[in-house]
Amino acid sequence: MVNSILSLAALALATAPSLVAAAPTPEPWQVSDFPVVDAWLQGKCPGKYQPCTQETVKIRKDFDSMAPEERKAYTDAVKCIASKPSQLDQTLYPAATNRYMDYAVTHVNRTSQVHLSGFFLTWHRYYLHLFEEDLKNQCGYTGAFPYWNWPATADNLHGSAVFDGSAYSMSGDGDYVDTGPVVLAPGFALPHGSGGGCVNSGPFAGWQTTMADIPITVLLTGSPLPPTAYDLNQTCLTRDLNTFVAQTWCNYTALELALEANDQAAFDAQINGILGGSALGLHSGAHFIIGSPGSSIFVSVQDPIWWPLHTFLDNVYTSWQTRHPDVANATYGTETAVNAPPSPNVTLDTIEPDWGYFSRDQIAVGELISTTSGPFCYKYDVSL
Ligand SMILES: [Cu+2]
Repeated sequence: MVNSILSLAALALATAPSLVAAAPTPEPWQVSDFPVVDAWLQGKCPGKYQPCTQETVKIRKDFDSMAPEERKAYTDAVKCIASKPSQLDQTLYPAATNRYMDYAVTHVNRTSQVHLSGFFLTWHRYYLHLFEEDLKNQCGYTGAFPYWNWPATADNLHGSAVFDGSAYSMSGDGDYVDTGPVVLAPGFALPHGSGGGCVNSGPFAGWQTTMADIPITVLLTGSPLPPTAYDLNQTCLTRDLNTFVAQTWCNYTALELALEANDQAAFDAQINGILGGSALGLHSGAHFIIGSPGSSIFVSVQDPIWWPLHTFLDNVYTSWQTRHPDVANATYGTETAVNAPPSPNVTLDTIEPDWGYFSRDQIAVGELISTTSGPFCYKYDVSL
């Protein structure tokens, strides 16, 4: 029956060549996603970007849902990036020991502009994209760019595919070292997690980090980086998985509160928490699930879990945009972290700080608003 319908269709096509000619130019996704973003892009930079279509769109996946060999292909590619030489000036950046650490150094260099500022979500979205492109161009990786689903793993960090420590994980916890509570502010301390020492399991066993932490006060006071920021401080990658943090700040209720935020200011507060308060936000919480150096706003990129952590944040952002299409292109914040020193509000026209040598293109914030227009062409397997 199906065959005969197909043959009839083939016959119809064969006898109506004009229909064949009119056939499928795929509909660009962006037309249906955020028309307001597309209209802005058309006015700002007509023809700059290829349309994103159903044929070209890439799907980012939950790490947990990927087959073991798919997960290993991803971690192999990350290790491949770390096997490539640094392209940075070694006299200025001794900590840049390889191409992976170039990403970490670049992030430190931009930290005071692209966190707790109006650039945060879009700058990181493009930074993720650059790394994903690098995995492909440098290391031939064509699989999905995975995310770590925080609430789905909160009750079982050590048993999750992400952290179970197997060859198909993102490596597990650090060895147990009791370093006491994690003091974040006077009167606000987190209980110590279940690790604290070197990561000795999974693909990143033996992974070396090269930068010491930088106090967050540098960011909050608008101070320059300490002159020692890029000194070489080679040590093992450490983790301190923290179930208390995961269950308290990265649960489904916290996620839903963020997704239901009515505007960018409220969304920002749910993501980052209230600084100086006694609670973490969803995103800051995720960093403190991992422990140092993953908990550092400056040097966290050194832990490879940083990328799946941030693709999930990007999924939260994307899902929030989808739930609130009328304000999907809103911006919130200034050009400096916590507006120190004071700076103008970021708008759609504001040019993003660059991404070091990975991209020195002049890109406006408005070009990075939709994952299916501008330079992007991806979606998430699940909208939250
Ligand atoms: Cu960051």
